[in-house]
Amino acid sequence: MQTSGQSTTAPGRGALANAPREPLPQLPVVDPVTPGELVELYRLMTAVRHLDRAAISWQRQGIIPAYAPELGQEAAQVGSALAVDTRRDFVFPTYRELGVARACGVDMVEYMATHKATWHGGLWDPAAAHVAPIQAVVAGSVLHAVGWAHGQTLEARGELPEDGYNVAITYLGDGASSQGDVHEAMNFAAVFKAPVVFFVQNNGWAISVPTEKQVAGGSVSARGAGYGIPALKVDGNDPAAVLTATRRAVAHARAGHGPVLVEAMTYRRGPHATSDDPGRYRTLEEERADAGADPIGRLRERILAEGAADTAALDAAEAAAAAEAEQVREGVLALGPRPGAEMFDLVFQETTDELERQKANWQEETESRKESEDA
Ligand SMILES: Cc1ncc(C[n+]2csc(CCOP(=O)(O)OP(=O)(O)O)c2C)c(N)n1
Ligand SMILES: [Mg+2]
Repeated sequence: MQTSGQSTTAPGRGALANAPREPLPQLPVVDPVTPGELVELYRLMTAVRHLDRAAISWQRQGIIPAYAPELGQEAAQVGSALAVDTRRDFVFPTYRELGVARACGVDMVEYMATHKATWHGGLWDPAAAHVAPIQAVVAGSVLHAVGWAHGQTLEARGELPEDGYNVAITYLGDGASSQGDVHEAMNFAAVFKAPVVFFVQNNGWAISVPTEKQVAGGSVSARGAGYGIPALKVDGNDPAAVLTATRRAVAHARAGHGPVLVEAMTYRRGPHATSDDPGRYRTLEEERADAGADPIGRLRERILAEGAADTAALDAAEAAAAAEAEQVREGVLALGPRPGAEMFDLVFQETTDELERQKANWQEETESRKESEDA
């Protein structure tokens, strides 16, 4: 029996099963990293190393309650951050992006305010810095970044601006790549060609779980193909390679071709956070074998071999980094508490009766507590 006058043998949409897949677009080629940029990468990575190490000491000294170190990820963070232009692009970090924030010019005392529990997400102005607040929700800012990027195309009403789109870069870990939000974000970004770079730092671990036990398909970058997103897998311990890969990704998104996925293969050399003991799930031998050569040592050797700078200049960068960490320590020590009422005042643009009631309760309780403490 025939229905609607259609042939019973025509395959209809079934024919699509044999349709050739569209090839992934090629990414633009960018200029090689210059000797001056290598030295800038070194200067920033050294500053980050000193601050990162210092932050662990501050936690042990009781100055800050908690910190998530990024030891070993300096090349991935600084290299990728230098590829974006924070005058127009927007950076969406996780909780482990000290290096990204430092390279983007965020004030480090304001950054540390979140680790001192003074203020959620840091004290800097995200709208002015074009660096979103840090937060501890795994994959938490990936959808935000796609939303921001989609906003750029909506604002342009489908017409590519003369100087291209402003681009969002969102940071996520290998573990975060298993979150449902990331799949939604990638699919949406690809469908709507949102100018966003998904920058994955594959540091080998999601707390105590190795990447092999939580990422199917061999790698995070392999997933790009499923969404039609071009993907680059790069040595995340080589800052010049990271900078080049991220620049190519940003150029692609800027030109209106949609999202790119960059997977930087690196290693979390330290604990997950100051409360973690990696000795419970990996041995020192494994750490040494998987970490490879220190990214800063590798860069130093390259700079000296290529004559981009001499030992004295690199030593001066070290000294400046040590002085900076000391200065930030003083700033963190001086950070006082914020007025408590802010937690009610900044929830909504227009307050609600319920919030006002909670605020009044809170004020009454804190005042009566103060009175009884003073008595
Ligand atoms: C939504 C959510 N789920 C779980 C956690 C607990 N948690 C904190 S960090 C983390 C692992 C994240 O690993 P990865 O994405 O690889 O980032 P890394 O910590 O290695 O930088 C988990 C599961 C969380 N903070 N948020
Ligand atoms: Mg990880």
